[in-house]
Amino acid sequence: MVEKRIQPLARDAMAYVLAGGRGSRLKELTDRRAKPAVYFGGKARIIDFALSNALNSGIRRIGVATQYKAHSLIRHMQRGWNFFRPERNESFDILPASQRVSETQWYEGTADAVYQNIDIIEDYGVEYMVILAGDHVYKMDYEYMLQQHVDSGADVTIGCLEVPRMEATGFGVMHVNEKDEIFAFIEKPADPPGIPDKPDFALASMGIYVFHTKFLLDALRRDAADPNSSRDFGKDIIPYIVKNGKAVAHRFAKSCVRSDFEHEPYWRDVGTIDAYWQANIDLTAIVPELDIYDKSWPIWTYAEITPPAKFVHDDDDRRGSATSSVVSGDCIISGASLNKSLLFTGVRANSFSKLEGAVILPNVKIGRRAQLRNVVIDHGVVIPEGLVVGEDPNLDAKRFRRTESGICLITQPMIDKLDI
Ligand code: ADQ
Ligand code: ADP
Repeated sequence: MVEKRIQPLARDAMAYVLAGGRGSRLKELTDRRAKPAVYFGGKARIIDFALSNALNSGIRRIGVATQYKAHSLIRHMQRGWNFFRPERNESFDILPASQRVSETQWYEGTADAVYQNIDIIEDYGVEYMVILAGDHVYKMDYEYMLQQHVDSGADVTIGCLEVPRMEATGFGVMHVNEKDEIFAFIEKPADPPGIPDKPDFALASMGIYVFHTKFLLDALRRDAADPNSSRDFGKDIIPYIVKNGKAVAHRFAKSCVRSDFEHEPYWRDVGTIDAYWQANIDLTAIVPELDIYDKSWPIWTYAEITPPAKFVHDDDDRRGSATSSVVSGDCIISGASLNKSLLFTGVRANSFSKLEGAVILPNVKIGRRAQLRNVVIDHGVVIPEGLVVGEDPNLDAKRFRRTESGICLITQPMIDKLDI
């Protein structure tokens, strides 16, 4: 007789995605949309990675807490993530801050963003809660983390990875014993402690947590009664459990979904303009570290049905061409030349324009003879004819948001202010 297969734990879990933060280091890119709604990789938005990971891991109940400038994010999810069916025990809830529990209009911190929806969570009656951040780019099978959580008998299991010590100031940093039990946790330390046998690295929290639902809800209620709490996982809930309960680290390397090529586990915060530009441009490499073509772990998104990309050349074959570039549907490259660039849907690049290291968000129009090097161009921007970016650092810094490493973010209000 065939032994009955045990149901994956993911089927008894809810993924709760925290997607309310602004991501202020992305500057004008998050002026009008939350960081999870920022476009990534030619077709997707950043939140699609966490949502696809949940779906591909077998999780069929998803809640997304939104807050800051959520319109674009909510519209994206309504269009692209509306295929869940209650009659199959599936659900997809968009949970804007809405005064469900308290009179305060907003979620105070990340823990409050869960606490305020306790009644919804209880209604689903799931055994496990997987708390995720909606603003990271990575591929991970949460089933492994759930299994470790159950096997170790932890109160909370925290996803973690090793980062260079001096980069760990923006993370929760932990110390673990040989069984990966966490005995110290410091949120965003100014001088991060290193890993004992690897002092140049620190063990950083990915901001993703697995709990038994009952334990989590009890912890949230206790925290809500504490007048000194800032209602945050990293600042309040996790340090309390590390001190008073059992917190265990889950190594990302054990559950990351690797591409066919043997790369290091891939995880990016893309929280700065430099990191955002780099991670997008990396996709133009011959063998990118992030495999977005992997059919076994698809990144689901909302995508318009578009006509194919088209390349038109004029009189000489070099123009109307793209090398080492990623070009999405409905792009028309008409007598323009592209190298090491990534174009989202609906971009028009006109004659004699030249793009090098360009990340171009949807529906941008690039005028004739424009030359753009090392840029990120926001949705719908109209680049005037002959604009040159990437040649004169001082001029670029006056006109656009130029980073120290020379990447220029260009938005429409910046273009409107130009006197050319
Ligand atoms: P931070 O990166 O600072 O630290 P935080 O600002 O707490 O993250 O945001 C975490 C997630 O919650 C983000 O996806 C954000 O969009 C969302 N969010 C923030 N405020 C919210 C609110 N009021 N309502 C709803 N959603 C909200 C955390 C941990 C660290 C860990 C890093 C890893 O505290 O310990 O190292 O994540 O990036
Ligand atoms: P997306 O993130 O989908 O590309 P847009 O860039 O078009 O969306 O807009 C981001 C958000 O800003 C959306 O919520 C949109 O409704 C809003 N928005 C767009 N244009 C304006 C404007 N001129 N003034 C104020 N809000 C705007």
